Amino acid sequence: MKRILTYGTYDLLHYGHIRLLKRAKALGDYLIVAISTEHFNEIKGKKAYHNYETRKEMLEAVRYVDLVIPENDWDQKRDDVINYHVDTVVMGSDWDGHEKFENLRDICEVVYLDRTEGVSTTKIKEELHLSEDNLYSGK
Ligand code: C2G
Repeated sequence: MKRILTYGTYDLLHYGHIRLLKRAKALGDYLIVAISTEHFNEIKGKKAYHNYETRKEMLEAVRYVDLVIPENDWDQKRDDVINYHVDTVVMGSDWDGHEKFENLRDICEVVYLDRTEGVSTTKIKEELHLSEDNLYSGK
């Protein structure tokens, strides 16, 4: 049973997130997603539209996800890997080489997967705010 762990805010869940989760799950048998609490989002300087419980509920509905746990601070990753018996930590390529993940290489594999271009929570927020024209009309 190969256990995979990934981290993120996962706000306004979009296909970039889903494609990351799908590819992460394909690397093993069990996928744990640690999502940022409001407290940790503040530390990251991010403000999520949905609160932790809602983001957790949405991720738990994704077929690739087996367990959702809270991410409260930068420094829990080592404990997470040990406590959840993780084989591989997976992140999107925007995190490639980041010390918070590179520092885990002595206790697990670390894999960065290409980010999906053209979509981000920030882009969605900006475009939805601009005008109704950005909404998919279905025509
Ligand atoms: N992602 C992606 N493609 C996108 C957007 C996001 O592959 N178009 C990936 C990111 O690389 C990340 C995951 O989806 O691996 C979650 O993205 P965010 O919710 O933006 O997470 P982030 O703010 O990067 O938080 O401790 C690490 C942090 O909690 C990561």
